This record gives sequence, structure tokens and C-alpha cells, in this order.
Amino acid sequence: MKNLEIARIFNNIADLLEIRGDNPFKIRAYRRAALNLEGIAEDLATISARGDLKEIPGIGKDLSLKIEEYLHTGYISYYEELKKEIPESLLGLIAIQGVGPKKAKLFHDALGITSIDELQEMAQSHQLHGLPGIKEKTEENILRGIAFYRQGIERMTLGYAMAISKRLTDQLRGIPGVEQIDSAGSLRRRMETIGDIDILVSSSLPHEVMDAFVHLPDVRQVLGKGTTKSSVLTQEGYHVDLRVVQQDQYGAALAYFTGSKAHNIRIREMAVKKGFKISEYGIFDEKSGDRIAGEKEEDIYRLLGIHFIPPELREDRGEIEAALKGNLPNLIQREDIKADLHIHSRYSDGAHSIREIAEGAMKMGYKYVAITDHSQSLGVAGGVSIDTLIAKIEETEKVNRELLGIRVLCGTEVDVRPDGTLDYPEDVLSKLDIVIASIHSVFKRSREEQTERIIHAMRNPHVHIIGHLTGRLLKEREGYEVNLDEILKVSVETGTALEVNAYPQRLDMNDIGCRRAKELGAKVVINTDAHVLHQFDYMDLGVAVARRGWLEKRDVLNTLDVESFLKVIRKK
Ligand code: DGT
Ligand code: CA
Ligand code: CA
Ligand code: ZN
Repeated sequence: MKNLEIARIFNNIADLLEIRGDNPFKIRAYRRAALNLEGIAEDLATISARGDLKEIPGIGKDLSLKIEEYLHTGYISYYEELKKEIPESLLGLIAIQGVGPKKAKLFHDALGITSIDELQEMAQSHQLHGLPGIKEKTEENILRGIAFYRQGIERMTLGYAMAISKRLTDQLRGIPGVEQIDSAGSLRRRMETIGDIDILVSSSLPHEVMDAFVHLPDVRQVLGKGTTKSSVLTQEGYHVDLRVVQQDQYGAALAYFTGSKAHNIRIREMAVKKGFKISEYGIFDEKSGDRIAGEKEEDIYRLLGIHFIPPELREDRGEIEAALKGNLPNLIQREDIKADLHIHSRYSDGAHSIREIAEGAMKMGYKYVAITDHSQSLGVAGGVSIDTLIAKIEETEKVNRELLGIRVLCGTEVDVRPDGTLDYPEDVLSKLDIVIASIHSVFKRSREEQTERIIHAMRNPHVHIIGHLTGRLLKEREGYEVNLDEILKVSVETGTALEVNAYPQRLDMNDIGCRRAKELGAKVVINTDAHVLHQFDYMDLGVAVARRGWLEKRDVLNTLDVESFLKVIRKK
């Protein structure tokens, strides 16, 4: 299936056009098309054979011809031409924070730089300094960006790791001899980035299972192969460990390999005090050495006399104390979510119409959905003018009249300007059902200034939610710093909720923010920021962050039914 290859080429074309300084609308069209292609489960060759390529959102005549060209010839001549004009290696440079398409082109044209290594060398020897617009400070920023990139490249985002792990476990499940199977490690604990994927299997045929594992099509290289443990690299270069144990050890092994190490140490200490010994092989009586349990993970917690501790809490951050007191949170679950409140439609940079989004939300089982497009000044992301916004309100009303079983809220993700004022006037905001305020530019401000900026936005009576609090993009860009406690205090005072943005690169606010929000009594909403329907599934990631942040159903506003939800936000 060539879908992902073609999506990657479209993204590269967008990057190259950006380096060239081409038309932003054209660039956006390629990015949107790439995003849509990534979400299509059916083979593009099949769709093309049916003559239906143009039915794919964002794929017009021109792009469908390019897809067909690739399917027939294995290349896209337009892309090949672009690469002659602009070296493809410059694409690597713009992955560095602080290096945009313009700077990449400048470094290439002035100094012949084509790789990250060369860029690092030139920045270290201060040869960038003196080029138009490049100060010493810029060089420092670029070096920090490179260090950050090198650190991040090794870990996967949770969303990516979950997708790979699902693919691998689905394939392993089909192998004869595989009984139980789970992902363990940081993935099961749902950390925001994952070092390696740990998979646990129970089987009485460990040889056969390991053989099949190292020959999966996803495996590029075998790092080690034994009967209890094998390690491989995936095609993309990520590390996966598989462990195979006997069925009667499965629970003990699952607990051991789920970690965290700090949590497990505490659990083993508690066990020793009760006369047990816990290892990855089972639970044993300290004195006699007799095996007491090991097949079920639950048995460990039961024997210690405490409730089961969900994997997301196993960080030794107070979960053991809470379990001893019987105070563990009743964590929010995916099924508790009744709405997704941050969706982009075709009105800005999303792929679908209001009606398509509403129908997609119904399929997710939601009772309501908010469509929150970008505001007028955000040109590159298709910001909505005031006139168009009025038309969008009317279209939303029409969809609400036509569709039963879902309520569509008309909203905006309004841009917060550097001074904290908003990108629509108050009388426009007052016409909308829901307003998310987010920062999309001018990230380089001090902690105090950014905090002030956000607080200013929260004090606006029309703002219901602050979107993606710190602006971070995992593996790409560090967030700006904010004074979390100050923001949470004003959030409580003004009744402004904070978003957990579930977009895989964001997960912002994070687990720590959630936990603190709960402690201070601030309300949270969990949204996907979906631009295409399949991204509705990111909700799982947002719920994972909330669970790691100890949140319960009552802490999260989009667990309410629509009437109660509107009542809460309208109190403001
Ligand atoms: P990662 O891969 O860096 O995102 O983080 P983890 O937590 O998945 O770490 P990993 O893959 O090194 O090990 C998986 C689990 O195995 C870890 O969470 C706990 C357990 N584990 C690994 N090494 C040790 C150890 O030396 N002692 C104990 N008690 N547990 C260990
Ligand atoms: Ca791991
Ligand atoms: Ca591992
Ligand atoms: Zn945004």
C-alpha cells in the first residue's frame, strides 16, 4: 500500500514550496492532502481503480493526477523537479527548532549547508553570525534546537508508539502458541514519550513465538534473540523488546515489566514486610519459598491488602500512600467523554464540512461537538473572517435542524495576541456557543509575560477554555514557560477551563498540569484538535494524560451532558 509514501511526498512538497517561499494556500493544500491520505485505510490503488480519488477530501484534479502518476510510475515528476531546484536535504534542517524554511534557504545559499551536522559545525564556529538577521543569540538558539532534536529523535511520541504496538500485537496474536499478550513498560503507563516498546506474551511455545516475532514485516534488524527475550528495530528504527513467559508467571511479569522501577521497588518493600517475596516470576512465601500466586497481576495488590493501582499511576508519586488509605482516584475513562470540543472544519484548515464532522462525532458516540476554527488573523491556518464566521453560525444552525441525536456548537479557537487581547471583537465572540483562546505565535516571551498574556485572555468574559497551554510540540519545540499555579488560580476564579489537547505532538497541558489543576480545583476539558475525522481517535491519548494526572470524571467538563455543560460555561 502506497498511501503513507504518497502522504510523505506531499508533505515534502509542502516543505520545499515553503523553502521556496511559494503561495501559502498551495502549501496548505499539500499539507491537508497529506493529512487526509494518512487517515485512509483503503489502498489508494483500489480507490484509483474505481476512479474515486477525487472523492477524497482535499484531493482535486491536480493532486489526483499526481497520485495516479506515482501509482503508475513510482515517482511524481513535479516533486523530482522541485528537488532539482532545492536540495532535499534542506528538509532535514527545518526539523530543527529555530530554523524555518527561510533560514534553511539562507544557510544553504550563503554557506552551502545541507545537513544538521554542517549546521551545528557552522553555528559552533560562529560562521552563521553576520548573515542577514542572524545574531549570536540566534546561533545559540539553533544549537539548543539541535540538541533538543537529537534528544527527542530517540523517543517516540505516545501516539506513535501506541499505533506501532497495536500493529505488532495484532500480528503476534495470530501466531500459534501466543496466549495472553499486553504491552508493558512506559507504554502501558501511558507516558507522553516512549523509549522502547515492551511487549509481554505468555506461551508454552517460546521458540516458535520468538521465531515468528523476528520475522514480522515490521522488523528491520534483530538486535538479540533468545527464548525469553528478543529485541528488534522496526523499519522506522525504533526499539521493541518482546518477552515470553509461562502462563502462571504472566501477572508477576506484567507487573514487573510495566514498572515504573520506583513503583516496583516500593511494592517489593511492602511485600517483604508482609512476609512475601515478589519477583518477575511470581509471589512467594519468604520463609518456605512456596509459590503463592503469579498468574494474575491483581493478586499482587490483593495480597498486599490494597486496591489495584492502574498502570498510569505507577510512578511512585503518592499512589501507594493513596492505595493504603483507600483514597485512589476513580480515574476518568474513555467512555465518560460525551463530546469533543476542539475540531477544525473546512472553514479554517480542517478537511471536512460541519455536517461531516457532526456525523463523525455521532459515530464516536458523542452527544455534542464543538467546531472551533482559527480566527481572522491566522492566515496560514485559514483564519475565518467575521463575515464568514456569521455564515458558519448559520450553517451550524442548519445542520442542527437537520441532524437528530447530536448538538453542534459553533465556536472558535481565537488567537491570543501578544498583549493578551483576542483576535475577534467582543460582539463577535458573544455570538458563539464556545470560545477557546490559544497562543499560536510570539512564543519567545518571558515566563511572566506569557503568564500575564494568558491571564488577560482568561479574564475576557467570552473565553471558556484556554487551548494547548504551553504551545509545546513533542520532539520538535519546547513549550514556553508559564506560571502554572497563577494560571490555575485565575482559572478557578474566572471559571475558565484548561484544555488537555490530545493531538499526539501536543499532549498539552500535561499530566503534571492536570494533577495540579485538580488540587487547586480548576476544571479541565479533553479535546483532540482534530483536522480530519480519523483524528477523533486521539481522544484516547488525551484521556491517558488525564488519567496520569489523577483526574476523575467530575474534574472534566466534557463528561457532562450538553445542557449541564452549557450551563457551566455560561456561568462565566
Ligand atoms: P522507556 O522505555 O524509557 O520509555 O521506559 P520503561 O519504563 O518502559 O523502561 P524499560 O523499557 O527500560 O523497562 C521496562 C520496565 O521493566 C520498567 O518500567 C521496569 C522494569 N525494569 C527494567 N529494568 C529494571 C530493573 O533494573 N529493576 C526493576 N525493578 N525493574 C526494571
Ligand atoms: Ca520501554
Ligand atoms: Ca525495554
Ligand atoms: Zn491551536
